[in-house]
Amino acid sequence: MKKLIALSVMAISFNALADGHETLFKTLDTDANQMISAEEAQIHEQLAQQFSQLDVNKDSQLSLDEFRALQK
Ligand SMILES: [Ca+2]
Repeated sequence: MKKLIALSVMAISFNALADGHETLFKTLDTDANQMISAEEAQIHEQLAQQFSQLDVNKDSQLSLDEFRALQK
C-alpha cells in the first residue's frame, strides 16, 4: 500500500514537471493568442534574455514548441 502511494506521488510530480512549460506559457501569453511576443517575454527575466535564441524562425514571437527549449 505504501508503495502504491509513493508511486502516485511520483506520477503527480512528474506530471507537474512535464506540464511546467505549458503552464508558464499560458501565464505569460497575456493576450492568449498562443504566441509570446518580445513584450510579453519581458515579465520573465530568463525568457527575455533567451528570447532571440528561442525564436528559431525569427518571427519575433515564441510558439509553445519554441518556448519548450527555455532553460529555467
Ligand atoms: Ca501573446
